[in-house]
Amino acid sequence: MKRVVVIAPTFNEKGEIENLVNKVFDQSKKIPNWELYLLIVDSRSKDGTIEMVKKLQKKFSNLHLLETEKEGLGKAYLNGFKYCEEKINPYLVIQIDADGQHDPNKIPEFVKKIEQGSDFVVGTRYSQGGSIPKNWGVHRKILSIGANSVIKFGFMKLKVTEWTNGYRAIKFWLVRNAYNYLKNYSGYVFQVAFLDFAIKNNAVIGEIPIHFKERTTGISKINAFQYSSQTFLYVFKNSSFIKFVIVGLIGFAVDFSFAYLFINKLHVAKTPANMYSAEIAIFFNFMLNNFWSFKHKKIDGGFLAYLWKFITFNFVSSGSIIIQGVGLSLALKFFGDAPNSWIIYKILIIAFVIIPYSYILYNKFIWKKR
Ligand SMILES: Nc1nc2c(ncn2[C@@H]2O[C@H](COP(=O)(O)OP(=O)(O)OP(=O)(O)O)[C@@H](O)[C@H]2O)c(=O)[nH]1
Ligand SMILES: [Mg+2]
Repeated sequence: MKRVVVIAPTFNEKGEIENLVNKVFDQSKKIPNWELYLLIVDSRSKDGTIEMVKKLQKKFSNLHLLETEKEGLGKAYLNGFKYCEEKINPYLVIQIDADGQHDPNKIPEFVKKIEQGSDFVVGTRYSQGGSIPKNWGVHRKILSIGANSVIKFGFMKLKVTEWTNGYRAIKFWLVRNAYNYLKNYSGYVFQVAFLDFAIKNNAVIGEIPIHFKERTTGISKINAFQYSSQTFLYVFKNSSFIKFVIVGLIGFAVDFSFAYLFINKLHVAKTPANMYSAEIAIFFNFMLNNFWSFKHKKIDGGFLAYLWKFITFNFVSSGSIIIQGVGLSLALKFFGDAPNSWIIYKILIIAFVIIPYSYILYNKFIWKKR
């Protein structure tokens, strides 16, 4: 029988722990093809959580306890994964909060989704059928919805509706592969980093809607400032989309600088000078995108592979020039030619047409999913 370990990190969760343990083991009969374990990873709770778990261990032989230092949620999970590898050897792990906000009755649904072929299943609060507590204060709503939106648009993964919730099921092969990467993320941002890793490694991502309940006991451990700053930084450093936009801006600067150099310093005629500078910018963009923005999908193969992709890249870039020309003339015709209005039109065309056009085509034809 395949083994599934539910991992619940705890820091002072005495109020809910007994309930959690009972409810998790209640699920065992609903997933008869699986051998169910529960691992509590505690970071030196002082409220009696540990004593309660030890008491419950007498009743449940598959209840494990790992005591670790207080080094953040991500670190607690990593220690839990290592423990699973060494002591249990599971096929699947399920992450769950121990404060009663995640309903263990959902465990069979997670397992089913895995059985249907997903590698990484996220319990989502932000799709139909899911919810956040109605009585959450405005600041908490902004923090959660804001963080999820920044990540979703930052990574341009519009189909993924939830990045931060910690109720998840993950096949253990993915945990093994991700371990070294995740070592760098000891706080709550670990959850974002793990899903990002899974997507970049072509894991099949599934979602199931969940209701995130209000905490009724104990206190929140989340530090809003640390959490949001780490999340923004993570997205900024790891988003291909943001890097692609930055490369576009650099390309703009390269184009202008070389045009200036050729025309004003080297006295080349304006038309060929602009063609040379545009091609230099295209080459810069191609290289920067390959070795920076899309480095996890870097072009494979030798010179010929690069040459072919570079020719394709030139085609896509020529498409941008044509779109800009046609778009601008249409805008001038339909919305008028007020002084400097072309600047607004140009910015809008770049933001809403050129950026999506190039990003989609680059992903489809040049830096394809492996
Ligand atoms: N072992 C361990 N567990 C932690 C640590 N930080 C948080 N936890 C646990 O991780 C789970 C999620 O933490 P919460 O503070 O509830 O975070 P949250 O659910 O996003 O925030 P609230 O909605 O305010 O509760 C809870 O079971 C905590 O006890 C830690 O440093 N070590
Ligand atoms: Mg909580």
